[in-house]
Amino acid sequence: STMKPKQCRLIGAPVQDGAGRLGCEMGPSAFRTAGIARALADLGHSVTDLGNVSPVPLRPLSHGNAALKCLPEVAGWTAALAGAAYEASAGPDAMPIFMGGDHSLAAGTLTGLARRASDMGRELFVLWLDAHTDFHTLDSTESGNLHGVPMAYATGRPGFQGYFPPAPAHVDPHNVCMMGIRSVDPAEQRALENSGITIHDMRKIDEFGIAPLLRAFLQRVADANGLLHVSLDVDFLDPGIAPGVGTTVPGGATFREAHLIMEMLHDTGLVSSVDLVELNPFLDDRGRTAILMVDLLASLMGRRVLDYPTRSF
Ligand code: Z70
Ligand code: MN
Ligand code: MN
Ligand code: MN
Repeated sequence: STMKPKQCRLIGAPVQDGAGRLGCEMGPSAFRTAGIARALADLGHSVTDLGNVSPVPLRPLSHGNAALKCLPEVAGWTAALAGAAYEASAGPDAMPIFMGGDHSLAAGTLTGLARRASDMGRELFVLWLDAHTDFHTLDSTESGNLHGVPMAYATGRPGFQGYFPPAPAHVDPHNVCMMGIRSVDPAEQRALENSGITIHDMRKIDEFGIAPLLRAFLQRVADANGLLHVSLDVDFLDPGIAPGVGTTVPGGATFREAHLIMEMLHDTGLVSSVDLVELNPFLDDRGRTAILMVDLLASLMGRRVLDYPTRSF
């Protein structure tokens, strides 16, 4: 790899209460079994496994939306993960890697990382790779599955006060780019329209291709000297290559598109933290989804086909 060696900090976040079904709790174990630490060490990075985060104790919460599931639990995880993300992102070469766990964990990681960026006088940018936008508020979600809300919480949409912990900092929606989107609920669509978030849905990716869309966003991050967080939901990938997820949506990213994104991200050197979310090992096929996610992370961290000098993005 041509990347400067990073201090990779592996943090397990075995939260499953935000997904509609059980199994994401096993995600951190599956990433470890798939060899995540070894893959990073083989690329020349220093690797520390910080173990799993524990949620802060529950406090009873009741909300007018009767559909909400496990609100106290997810609030407890959010508080714990915001703190863990803030601490694990300290230092110039820090590269925290959050092993989920369902996508509700991003409520904590995004806001903790936003606080870190603010301390450093830098802006946090987010590349959100997902079939879904996860932009529901506590009031608008109909499924009640709280993995559908982290982007709304992190960008400061109203209605979380008194239920989720006060966010240590928010993410500017203008600094968010979503790719792979192909399942959006009507309430999310209305809220996204004037949000400032850049959305490259699958239609746009098919029409223009991954590379130019990603390149334009990365240029903005580089121009702002920003920090870049990558939140990778398994369901970004096509279910044919990544069956180990509770919410399969047809028409996902191909093996080649996903690897290209990771290789372009590597070449920029801009990425400072990663979420790997929604892996459900109970639904996987002999570990292939866990292994693919580790391979994608390895590409992001410098694994390449041919060791040419770094290409420009
Ligand atoms: C839907 C909901 C979702 C992830 C599924 C789906 C949300 N919009 N998020 N998988 N990661 O139930 O709110
Ligand atoms: Mn998601
Ligand atoms: Mn998703
Ligand atoms: Mn702005």
